[in-house]
Amino acid sequence: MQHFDTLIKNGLIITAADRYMADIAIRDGRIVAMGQALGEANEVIDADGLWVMPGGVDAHCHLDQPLNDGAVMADDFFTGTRSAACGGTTTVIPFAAQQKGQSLYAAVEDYHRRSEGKAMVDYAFHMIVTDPTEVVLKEELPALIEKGYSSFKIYLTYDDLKLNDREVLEVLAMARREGGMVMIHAENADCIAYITELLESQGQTKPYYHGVAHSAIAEREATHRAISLAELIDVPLLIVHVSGPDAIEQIRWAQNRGLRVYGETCPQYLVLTLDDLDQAGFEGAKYVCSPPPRDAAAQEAVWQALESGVFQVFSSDHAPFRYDDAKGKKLHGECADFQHIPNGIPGLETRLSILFSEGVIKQRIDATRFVALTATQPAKIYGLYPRKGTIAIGSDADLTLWDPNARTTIRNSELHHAVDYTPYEGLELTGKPVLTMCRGQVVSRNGQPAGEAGYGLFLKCDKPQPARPRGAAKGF
Ligand code: DUC
Ligand code: ZN
Ligand code: ZN
Repeated sequence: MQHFDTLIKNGLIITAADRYMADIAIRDGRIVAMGQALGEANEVIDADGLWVMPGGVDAHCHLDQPLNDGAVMADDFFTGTRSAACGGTTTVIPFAAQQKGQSLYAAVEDYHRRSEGKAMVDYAFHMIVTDPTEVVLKEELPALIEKGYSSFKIYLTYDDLKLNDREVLEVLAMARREGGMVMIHAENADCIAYITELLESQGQTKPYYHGVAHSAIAEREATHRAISLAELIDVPLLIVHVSGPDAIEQIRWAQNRGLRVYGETCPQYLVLTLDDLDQAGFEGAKYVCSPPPRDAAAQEAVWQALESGVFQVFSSDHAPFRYDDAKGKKLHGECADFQHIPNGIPGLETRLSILFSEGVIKQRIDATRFVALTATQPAKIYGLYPRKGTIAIGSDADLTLWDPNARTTIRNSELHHAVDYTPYEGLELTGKPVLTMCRGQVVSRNGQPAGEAGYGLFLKCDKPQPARPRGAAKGF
């Protein structure tokens, strides 16, 4: 009779493709058998009545990322991954950000120092490229892509981050040559600056006006431009944190043309609206993120795009700033003009439960698509599949057991990040991750941490297949 470390029995297994009843046998952190009457184990977990899904892959979150303006992220690799584990996520991919003038090697080394010995779940790095010098494009990025840092983000907005179109073209051409996956923050910087100045001159400075300044048209224009630049170079591109129908239309248009354009959206675009920014005093700052949440019609468009496959990835975009903190949302005081409020909201721990409850339980998407969006497709798009993102023999035993009937209410006091609020306070949910396992070790039980800092491993990402260009080399 075979002997295993762990057996998970009687659960309903759900992958991106299938749902079926089977037991899962785990040895040395990997899945080694699936079926019935597999043998004995040191530990048997009874998953009767539970759904067994791949652990979540949160492919867009910010942890301990150095910033230029004096703001400090509340979560480091310990609190961030602890929170991820409690929410059912077993792999996170935050960003090693290059400061202008900095070598990318230095940015990656610095980020390793920040993460070393801290993570409770596994992690990989994307890079953020803000200074695409010749050395960066010809030496550093090709070498880093080869070494397992195969994806990076570029920006079309923010003064300290943005690239001009020429720089974007150079970066895209490098990605095509080297097989890297490019993510892009698509908002038109000049449109935002223009509206911001007008609003300021009229005294319209409250957090709500962040949403007005970051117009959906500015997002649409930048999305279309990014797609056109990628088409010119013939390289795949992933548009991150898409907020509504204007940008979705551009992505669908590109996909209908056969372009390898991928889309990501996030919980804030499903359950928040611009009204959340419109609160008494400075409270609206808790919801300031870019692009901003829009309106009910936009939420509906985002649901349709999740359902129909326009989006491949559902991430948190966890960008953790404390509210009542002079290094957080109140960096410039309690009455700061909207453009001085640090951008971003927390969501690592609530990402999966929100999509499970609002999507699967309310029957807007089915459970297999939930798995595809939250685990399998991010793992494929960023070169971690099939080690991560699925339940299969040979894959890491990264599993989340869900009680589909458990009812909870989101309360910040019960979350495990280091942020002093959640934008989802009071949201009632059905469905709860009751056990999270990373490489065969339980890292969370009943929403409480059960793992250790330093257990999480750094993962090298392969060059992703979805990053391959469509055609032969261009004639220029
Ligand atoms: N972009 C992100 O990706 N995250 C937080 C804020 C932003 O603008
Ligand atoms: Zn962004
Ligand atoms: Zn982000």
